[in-house]
Amino acid sequence: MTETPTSPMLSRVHTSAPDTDSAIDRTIPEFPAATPIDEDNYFRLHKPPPYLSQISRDVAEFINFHHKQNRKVALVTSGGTTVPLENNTVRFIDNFSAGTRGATSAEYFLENSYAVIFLHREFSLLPYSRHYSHTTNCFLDYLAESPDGTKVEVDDKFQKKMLVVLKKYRYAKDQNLLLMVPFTTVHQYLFTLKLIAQEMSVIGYDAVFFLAAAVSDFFLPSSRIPQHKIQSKEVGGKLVVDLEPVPKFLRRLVDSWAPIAMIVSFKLETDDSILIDKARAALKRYNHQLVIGNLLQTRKKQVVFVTPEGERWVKLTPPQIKNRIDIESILVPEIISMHGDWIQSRKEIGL
Ligand code: 9Z3
Repeated sequence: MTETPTSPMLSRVHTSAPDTDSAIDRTIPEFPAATPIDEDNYFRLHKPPPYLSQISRDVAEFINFHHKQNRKVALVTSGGTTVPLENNTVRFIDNFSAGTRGATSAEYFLENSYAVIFLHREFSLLPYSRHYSHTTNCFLDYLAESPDGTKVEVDDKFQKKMLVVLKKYRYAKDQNLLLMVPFTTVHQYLFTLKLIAQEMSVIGYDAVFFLAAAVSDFFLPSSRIPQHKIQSKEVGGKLVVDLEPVPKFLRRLVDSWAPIAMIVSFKLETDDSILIDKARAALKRYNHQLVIGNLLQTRKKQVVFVTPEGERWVKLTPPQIKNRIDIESILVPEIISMHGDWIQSRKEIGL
């Protein structure tokens, strides 16, 4: 009998199958509008995902392991959250994010001696395997038949690059540096983020939050999600979707779940005339350390760092674009340097 390899790099939980036990529960009160004080209602009025205790154990073990070795830990969030319209989910609202920013950034944190908790949309891009993913190419294109036609080999053209990626991947895996934690829905994302943030409080300012996931702004409260596929005759042939605003979780993260960690959030816009104002407003509203603004259209080539001191663009040069340099290879080391300053400043005030 062949044994299935077990790998700590693969998560033991799966998030794409909905929890069908929670049919419409009319006893759950309607979720109130998301004022700052009411944000915690979300966690009170919604049922946590059933697998959360498994994640809690994995995260606690991972953090303790790295805490003992004085290693800094980055929580990298990645990919888009979904908003299911049915419990047995046939339809859901999604967004464009492929998880490139998160998967790529995780690699650069690992390269700079951080351990990484990778909170990602299940089946979106992953660190290392992203280079050979179904979303970018067909992995079979990297393979060739051996000269005698009996084996599969990596095509000569790709040997050099694949060996580099393989070595980094193996190192991260062997040293237990990367913990994969999946989500699919915005609900799973919020519960898991809160849990991980609280577990990470053990390491205080040695934690950095890098929030690159594209999180839905609107959702359907569980009190209004039907159990089964919506039938067109039930809705008079017209589906009108009435969504509630997602609570502004970032405020809770900064104020209460991870008050001494360094927090970096991303602001996504499509209209360049409002990007910096919106990023600045987010920084003011949540009072954290850095907002990175990016436009959907140019996000792979340029981003803007917005801090209380001012704003600064990071742009790839034409040769860098030609040589396919990842913008994350520039922005992650900058964040790491800011994290060093952040730790110093916390120590100086005795935290
Ligand atoms: C981002 O802005 C990310 O950089 C992208 C990366 C999602 C654009 P890809 O995954 O794209 O590489 O294809 N993430 C944050 C988006 C977001 O939802 N931000 C919230 C907001 O804009 C604040 S947390 O209000």
